[in-house]
This record gives sequence, C-alpha cells and structure tokens, in this order.
Amino acid sequence: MGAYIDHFPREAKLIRSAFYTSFIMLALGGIFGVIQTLHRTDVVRFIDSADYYTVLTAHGVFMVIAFTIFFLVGMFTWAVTTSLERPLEDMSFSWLWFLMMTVGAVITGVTILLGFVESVDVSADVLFTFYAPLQAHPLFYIGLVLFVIGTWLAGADWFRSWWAWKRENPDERIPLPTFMVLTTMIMWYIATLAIAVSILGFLLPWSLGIFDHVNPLLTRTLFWFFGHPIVYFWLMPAYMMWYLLLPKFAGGRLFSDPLARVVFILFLLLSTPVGIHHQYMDPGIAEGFKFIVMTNTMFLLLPSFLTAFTVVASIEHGARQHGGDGYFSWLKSLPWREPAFTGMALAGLMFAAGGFSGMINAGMNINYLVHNTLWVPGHFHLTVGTAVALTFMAGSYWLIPQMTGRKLASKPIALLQVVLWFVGMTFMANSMHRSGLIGIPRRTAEPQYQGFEFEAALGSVGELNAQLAIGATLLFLSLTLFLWNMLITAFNKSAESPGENVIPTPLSGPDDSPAVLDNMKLWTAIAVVLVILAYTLPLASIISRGGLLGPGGDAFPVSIDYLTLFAQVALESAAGLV
Ligand code: HAS
Ligand code: CU
Repeated sequence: MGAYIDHFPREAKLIRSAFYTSFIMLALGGIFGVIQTLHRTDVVRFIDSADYYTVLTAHGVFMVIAFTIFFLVGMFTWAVTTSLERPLEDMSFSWLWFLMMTVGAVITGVTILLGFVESVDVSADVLFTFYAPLQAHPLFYIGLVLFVIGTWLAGADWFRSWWAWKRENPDERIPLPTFMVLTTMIMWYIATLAIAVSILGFLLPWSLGIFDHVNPLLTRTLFWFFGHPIVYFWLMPAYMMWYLLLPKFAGGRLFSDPLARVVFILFLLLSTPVGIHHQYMDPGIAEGFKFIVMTNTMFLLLPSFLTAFTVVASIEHGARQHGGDGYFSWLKSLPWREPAFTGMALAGLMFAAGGFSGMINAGMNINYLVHNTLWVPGHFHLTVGTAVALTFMAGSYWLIPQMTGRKLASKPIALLQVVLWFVGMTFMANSMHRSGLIGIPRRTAEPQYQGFEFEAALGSVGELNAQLAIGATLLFLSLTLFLWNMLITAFNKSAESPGENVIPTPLSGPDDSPAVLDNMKLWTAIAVVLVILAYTLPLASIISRGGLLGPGGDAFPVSIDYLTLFAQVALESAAGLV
C-alpha cells in the first residue's frame, strides 16, 4: 500500500478536480459571506442594500450547493475505490458527470452574479431556498437541474462499481465506506425527486412564462421534502470522515462497524419524512402533520447520538493505545499537533452545540420563538458551516497529499487555520443565537428597524454585532489561510510520501452485525413507505385546497387539525367503551 495516487492515478485526477472546484466555490462563497456580515452589522458598507439578496443568494448557493457537493463527489469516489480496491468502471462516464455538475454550477452561479450587472436583465435573487413567489431567471433552474442530474450519474457510477465488485465477491459484506456511499445516495435519489418535480413541473415553466403562477405552499413543501435530507447529504460525508479517518488519526480503530451501518440506515429511513419541521410556521399545513413530523425529527437525533458515542469511543481507544489513561487525561494523548485530527475533532465538538440548537428548532412550540430569526443561521453555521465545512477542510490536509503525492505546504499554518475557524465560529454562532433570541431577523440587510428597540437583556445589539463582525473576519482569515495552503500544496515541488491510504479494520467488524443490514432493497422500500406515509396527506390537502398551480383560489387556506380530530374521535370512542 502507498498513497492513493500510486494506485489510482486516473481516479486521483478526477478527485483532485472535484476538490479544487469545491475550493473555488468555497472561496467565492466566503467572499460574499464576509461582505454581507460586515454590511448587515453596519461595520463596512460598500454594496447597496438592494444588492444584499444577490450577495446572500451567492453565499448560500456557492457554499451549500457547490462547495459541499463537489467535495462530496470527490470524497465518495475515494471511499468506493479505496474500499472495493478497484478502479472506476469507465472514466469517460465519470468525467461526464463531473462535467455536467460543473456546467450546471457555472450556469447557476453566473445567473446569480449577473444580478450585480444592471444593464443585463438576468438575475436570481431568490436565496438558496428559491421560494415562490420569488422568481429567478430560467437559467438558474436549468443550471440546478444539470447539476443534480450530474450527481445522479455520479451515484450510478458508484453503484456500478459495487455491482461489479459484488459479482466477483458474492458472499462478502459490503465494505463500510461503500455501504456509507450507497445509503447516502439512495437517500439523495429519494430526496431529489421532489426538487425535480418542483423545478421541472412548476418553477421552470413558470419562469419561462408558461404558467402565470404556482402554488407557493406546494413548491415550498416540495423544497423541504428535499431541503431537510440535503442537510444530511452534507453531513454524511463528514460523518464518513469521522468514522473512517478520525480513529486512524487518533492511532486507533473504529469501535463498531455494525453501529456505523445502523446509523447510515437510520439516516436513509428518517431524513426525508421530517422536512415539514422547516414549515412549522407555514399556514395551510395542519398542526397534526406538524406534530407527527416533530416526533420523527426527535427520532432522527438517534443516529447522531450513536455517532457521538461511537466516534468518541474510537478516539478514546486510539488515545489509550498511545499511553492515554484516566477518565479524561487520555485526551492529552491525542495528536493535537495534526491539523487533520484537530480540525475534525473541533468540528465534532461544535456539532454537539449545533445539534442542541437543532433540537430547539425542532420543538414545534419553541420554533415559534426562533423561526426566521438570526438563531437559525447560528444553528446552521455550527452544523454545515463547521461540522461539515471544517471537517472537509481539515480532511483535505490529509486527502490532498494523498491525491497529489505532494507534501502539505505548511502544517503549522494548517493548525492555526482550523483553530481560527473554531474561534471565529464561536464568536459568530454565539452572537447569532443570542441575537435570534431577542428577535433580530435573518435575511435582511437592515435589521435595525428604526425606532424599534430590541430587548437588550442578552447583550446590547452593538455588542452582538461586534461579535458577529469579529467572527466573520476571523473566518475569512482562516479561509484565506486554507486556500493559500491548498494552492501552494498543489504546486509544491517537494514530493513526499503522504503515508498509507489505508483505513484500519474496526474493533468490531461487519461479521458482528446481521446480514440484513446490507439489504439495500429492503431499506429503500421502507424509506419509500415512510415518505409516502409522511407526505401523501399533507400534499393531498395542499393540492386539494390551493390547486396544483395555486392562487386563483386561496393561496393559504385555513388548516384543519386532523390529529385533534382523530384524538377527539379516539377519546370519545374510548369513553364510550368504558
Ligand atoms: Fe438543522 C434549520 C433541526 C441538524 C442545517 N438546519 C436548518 C437550516 C440548515 C440546517 C441549513 O427542526 C436552515 C434552513 C433554512 O435556510 O431555513 N437540524 C435540526 C435537527 C438536527 C439538525 C433536529 N441541520 C442539521 C445539520 C445540518 C443542518 C446536520 C447541516 C449539515 N434545523 C432543524 C430545524 C430547522 C433547521 C427544525 C428549521 C428551523 C427554522 O425554524 O427555520 C439534528 O440532526 C442534530 C443532531 C445532532 C446531535 C449532535 C451529536 C453530536 C455529535 C458530536 C460528536 C463529537 C465528536 C468530537 C466527534 C444530537 C455527533 C469528539 C472530539 C473529541 C476531542 C473527543
Ligand atoms: Cu431540517
């Protein structure tokens, strides 16, 4: 065994291209991020407030669609080829999906950026959620469609590798990394069906002028059908890195392969039937449906708790192999000087906080307090903005040398970079959560609302804004250091063996788990049934009242509380029985 590039030079090139593209997207997203924070906190203002939504849309789309997913496809290609120990089946097909994703991302990206050019009548200031009635230029949707089809083909590529491997190894368990890729992709196929229907069936024809209007509640609901699972589409590659790489870096082995499989299956089953927890405040969806969704969401905490347990146990095992002891002093035996380890561990720690703010979001009644306030961006800068982004950056310090055969330009700067991200995000997320609690809204260039005094019990608005601006500046600095390190590494003359591309075998391996865990057809079927159960009635009720194409009639009809009705009937019949 040597570095990845020694075994799979052709795949390494594809993975490198995916990673570099993702870094370019990260750079663009980062620039817009710092611009908008300094603008809304009134620290530095050089854009017009009217352009704020162009900036915010660019920040969102470049970060959470392009950066994350380009990185994911690189990561998953690494996982499948490494664990099946076989090259991709057909490189020209692989380059095709990569090309499709790139063309799609460029079309959507350029359409958004043209919003800055007043002389051209093209824009897409619709934020990353593209809720109707906000309308983008058709090219925005067309780019997205191409991008998503690219990811579908990428998934097909990995499935193809697995099928080919299975023919040669009919009796073997699916290797864990490939298992993670397959379950994630099945979830993605189910989730993206909704966004395909929403874009191709409604939003694109509407933007082309074929329909006069759409049903905003319907397209929103279809968006969140996809929009919740997408957050796990970002998270699952990060989890994969925590399961496969963190134990390795800590000098140990994964505690339990079966538990990891259970976690990924739970994500496949539960990620989609919870999307309505983003719509607790939407009128037109009955409270009963929202209650069911809240229950599902609370179950969905389980795989993350299992992950916290398994990953920390594996790290502890690693530390104890290297002289660590005591209840907590084993923490000192961890390789804190390794940026890849430290970055991922800090990302995990921050995710614990992000997970807790997620639980608060998920409570139907508390959600009313935080929805549409700065609390929510606080939540997702800890989750996608740190658990995912910092893990990807930290992982790159190991992955890029694997893919290039070149030495990492500067380890100390890499270490500084991951710590800076942690510190910057501490300021920013703290400020955002607290600002949200006093009612400061998200998604606005002018949060000050003249004449309105926010209750300052949790800190003055000035102090919160200062923290936000300091946080964003540190993050921008951290990002610059990361990109600089990657750029120099890519052109580094000194080639150095980057270490072995091996994933240590788990302490409890696949043979300790029931074979049914590997039954992809079964889990897909259950996942589909759960989605049907969760969405048929809400969608039917939205369509029956608002129509497929919306107003004309009432856009947001009165809601009927089915569950209350159901509970009433049940109670009355129970009373009748007694
Ligand atoms: Fe969320 C809104 C609920 C997780 C992203 N979320 C958002 C939005 C985004 C987002 C982008 O129920 C805003 C969308 C928009 O623009 O409107 N979220 C949850 C819940 C979870 C959750 C219950 N979210 C995520 C993840 C995201 C993400 C993951 C991205 C990657 N979220 C919500 C709700 C809303 C919402 C509502 C709507 C709010 C509203 O009103 O608009 C859970 O999955 C969280 C579970 C996590 C845990 C933490 C476990 C801890 C671990 C750490 C282990 C430690 C290690 C370190 C490895 C229970 C795993 C070890 C180190 C050593 C040194 C030992
Ligand atoms: Cu969600």
